[in-house]
Amino acid sequence: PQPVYLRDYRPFGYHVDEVHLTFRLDPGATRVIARIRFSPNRDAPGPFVLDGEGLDLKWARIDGAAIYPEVTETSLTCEVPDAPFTWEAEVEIDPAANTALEGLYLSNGMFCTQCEAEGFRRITYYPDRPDVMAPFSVRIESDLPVMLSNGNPGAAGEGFAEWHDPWPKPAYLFALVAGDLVAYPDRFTTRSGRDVALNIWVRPGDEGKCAWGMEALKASMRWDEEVYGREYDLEVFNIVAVDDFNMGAMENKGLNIFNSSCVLASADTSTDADFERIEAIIAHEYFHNWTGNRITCRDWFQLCLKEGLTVFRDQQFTGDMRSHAVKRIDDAITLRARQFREDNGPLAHPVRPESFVEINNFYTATVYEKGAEVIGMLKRLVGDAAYSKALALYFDRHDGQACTIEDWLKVFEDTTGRDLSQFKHWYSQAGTPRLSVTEEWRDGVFHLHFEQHTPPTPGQPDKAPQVIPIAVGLLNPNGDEVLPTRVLEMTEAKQSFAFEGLATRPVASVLRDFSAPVILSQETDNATRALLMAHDTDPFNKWEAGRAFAKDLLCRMVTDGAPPESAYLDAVLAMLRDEGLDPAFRALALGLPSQDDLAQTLYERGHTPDPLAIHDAVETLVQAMAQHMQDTLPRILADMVQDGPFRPDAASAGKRSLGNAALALVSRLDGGKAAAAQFASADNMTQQLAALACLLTIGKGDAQARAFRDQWQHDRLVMNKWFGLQVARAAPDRAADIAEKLTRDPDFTWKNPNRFRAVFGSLSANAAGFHAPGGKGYGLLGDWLGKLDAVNPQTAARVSTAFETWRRYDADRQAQIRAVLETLAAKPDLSRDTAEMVQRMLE
Ligand code: DPP
Ligand code: ZN
Repeated sequence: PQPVYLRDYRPFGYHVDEVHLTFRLDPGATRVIARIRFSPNRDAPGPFVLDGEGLDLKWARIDGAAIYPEVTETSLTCEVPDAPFTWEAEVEIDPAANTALEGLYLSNGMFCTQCEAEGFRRITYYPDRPDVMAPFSVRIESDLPVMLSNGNPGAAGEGFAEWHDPWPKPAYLFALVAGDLVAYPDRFTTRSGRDVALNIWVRPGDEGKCAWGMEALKASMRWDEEVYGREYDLEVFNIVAVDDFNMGAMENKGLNIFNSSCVLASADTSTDADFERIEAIIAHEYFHNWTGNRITCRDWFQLCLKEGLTVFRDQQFTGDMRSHAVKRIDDAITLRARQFREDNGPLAHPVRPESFVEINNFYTATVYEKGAEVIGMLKRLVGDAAYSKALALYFDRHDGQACTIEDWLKVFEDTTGRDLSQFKHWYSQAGTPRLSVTEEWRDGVFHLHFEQHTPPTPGQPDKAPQVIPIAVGLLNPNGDEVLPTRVLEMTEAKQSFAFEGLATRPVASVLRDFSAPVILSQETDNATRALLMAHDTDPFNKWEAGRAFAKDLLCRMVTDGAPPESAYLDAVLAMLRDEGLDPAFRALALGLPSQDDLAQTLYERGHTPDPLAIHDAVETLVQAMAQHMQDTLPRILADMVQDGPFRPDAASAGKRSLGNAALALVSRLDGGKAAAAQFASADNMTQQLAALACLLTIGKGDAQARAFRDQWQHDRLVMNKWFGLQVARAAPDRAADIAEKLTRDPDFTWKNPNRFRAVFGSLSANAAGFHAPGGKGYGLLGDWLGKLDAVNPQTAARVSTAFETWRRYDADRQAQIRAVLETLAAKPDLSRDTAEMVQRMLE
C-alpha cells in the first residue's frame, strides 16, 4: 500500500449538510440506511468519492432516483449533480464477523462501534475524513433494551430509539451501542445552570464498579469549567464499558466508549494505579469534548493537535487532583520508557508525522506524550497568563472547525507577538535532543555552557537546533537555594548563560521540573548528587538526582563490575527516612531506572547491552538497598499501615505505594514472610497484588498465584492481572516458558486485546526474560503476532513494537529477531497495519 502524505492534503469537494442513519441491527446481517445531504464545495471542487470497506451495497439513490455507482474494495464513485442533493444508500454489514474491532462489532453480545480513525467507512459509504463535519440523526431498530448514539435522545419506543447530535462532527466521532446494559446514573449542573444527565452503562453485575468513574467524570466537568472555561454542551453524557476494545477509550460525542479496564473500579478488584489511571482517562476523554470534538483535526497528520493538548490537560488535572510533583515524575518515567524508546529506534517519527501507510500505527507515545510535552514547553516559554489567553482565543476562533498545528501556533503568535517558527521544529523533527551542560566558575561569575544535538532518525539525517526551555536553579554548597528557578531559553546549537552576584561557586540544578523532553548529560560527582537529593527545592530534580545517580552506578556495575556504592545507598536511605516528604515521593525515590532504559544508555555509551547482565546488576543493587535499609524498612512498613476501609485518594494510595516499595525490599531479606502475610490478610487489590508481585519476584508465590486465580476466576479484569503478573515477574530463564504455558490456559481468550496484552505486553516488558538467550520469547511473540494479525491487525501491530529496540543487541539476538520479523513480513495475508510496522523496523 502507498503512503499518504501531509503535503497532498486537499479539502473534500462536497460539504455534508446533514446525516440521517437508520440501523436495523442483526448480529450477522445489520442493515445501515443512510440519507445524506451533500452540497458542492465551491471553494474546492473535486470528485465525489466516498470511502467504504467491507460493505455490501444493496441500492443507492440520488434525489430519489436509483443509481449504480462504481464500487471498489475501498471506495465508491458516481456522477452527482452540480447542486445540493440527497444521497441515499443501504448496505449490509456483519458485526458478528468483525474481529478487528473497528467499525460496528459485537462484544459479549453487545453492539458497539469504534470509528477513530477510519472505522466509519466499515459502517456506510461516507467521506470518512475529519475535516468533513455534519450534524447526525440516528435511528436504531432492534429488540435490545438499551440503544444509544451520539447527542441528545429523541423519540423512542418498542424496538427503536432515535438520537440527534446537533453539533457538527466528523464521522470518527460517531458511536452506537446496543445491548443488555444497566445504567449507573447521576446528574451534573453546569456553571451556567444547565442540567446534564450522566450515565455509566455496564453489563449487569458491574454496577458496583461505577462510582469512582462517575466521581471522576463530575470532577473533570467542574475542572474544565474552572480552569479552561469549557462547559458541557448536550443534555446527556453517556459512558459505556466494553470488554473487547483496542484502545483505552474513545471520546465519541456525548457517548464515550471505554475499555472496561479503564472505567470499572472497586477496592477489591482495582489497584491504586488503576484508580488513578481511570480518573485520568475519564478526564482525558471528557476533555476531548472541546479539544478534539468542538475543535477537531483537519487531517490525521494533525492528530497531536487534539491528543497532545488533551494529554497535557489530563496531566494538569491529575496534578491538581493529586500531587504535581509526583505526577511530573510519573510522566517523565512514562515518557522515557515509551517515547524515548520509540524516538531512538526505527519507529521514530515527528510529533506531526508527514506520511503514513496506516494511521492506526501513529497513535503513539510520540504523538500523545511528546505532543503534551511540546505544549508544556510552550506554556513555560510564554507564561501561564499568555497560555490562558491563547487558549481562550483558540476556542473562540476555531470552535466548529477542523484545524492544523499552524492554526494552533498562530493563536500563540497572535497572543504574544512571538515568532514560533523555530519552536515549530518540535512538531516536525523526530528524535530526542541531547542536551549537555558544563559549568564554569570564573572571576566570581558562574557560567552554564549548553550544547544541543539531535541524532538522525529515519528520513531525517540532519536536525536544526530547537528552542529548549531550560529551567535552572542554583544552590550554595550548604544546600541553600541562592537562585530560584529561572527559565533559560536556548535557541542555538551552543549557548552560554552567566550568573553574577554569587558569593561562592554554586551547585546547578538544571532542567528542573523536566522542562524539556531531552536527554541531559551533566558532569557531576556523587557528592553533588547527594546534595541535590537532600536539598533541591525542585521536587523533580530532587528525585532526578537520585535517578541519574542510580543510572550511572548501574551502568558501571554492568561494564566494570563496580559494587553498589554506599554514597548512593546513604542518599536514598536519607530520602526514605525523611518524614517531611510525601510517601508517594519517597516510594518513587526507591525506584530504579528501567532495564530497557539502562540498555539504551549503555548502547549510547558504546556498549552492546546484555539484558541478563543488566538484570543481574539491578538485582544486586536492590539486594544491597534492602540490606542497607534493613533497620528502617520495618518501621516504614508499620507506619504505612492504614486502618479503616480502603480509600483510593492520593494520600492513602501514596502510603500504600511506599509500604509496598518497602515490602519489596523486605521480601529480599525475609524470604517473603511479610509479603505472604500481607497477601493472606489483604482486603483490597492494591495490597493483594503487590504482595503477590513481591513473592513472584523472589521466585516464590506459586500457592498464592493459585489462590488468587481461585478467588478471581470470575472477574475478567482481575484475571488479566493474574496473566500479566506471572510473566512480568518471571525470572529471565522462565519468562518465555511461563508465557507459553499461559497461552495454553483455557482462560487465555487471546482475541480479547486486554488478555493478549496481559501476556505479551508483559513478556516484552520483562526485558531480561524477553531477551533471554535462545530467543524463545522472540519466536513465541512472533508466532502469536502472526496469529493475532489475522483477526485484529491494530492490536497485533501495536504489540509488535516489542521488537523496536532490536538493533541495540548483539549479533545473535539481532539475527533471531530479524528472522522473526522477516517471517512475519513474508506472510502473504499480513495486514497493512503490521506490514508497515515490520517494514519500518527492518529498514
Ligand atoms: N480514544 C483515543 C484517545 O482518547 C483516541 N482518540 O486518545
Ligand atoms: Zn485522546
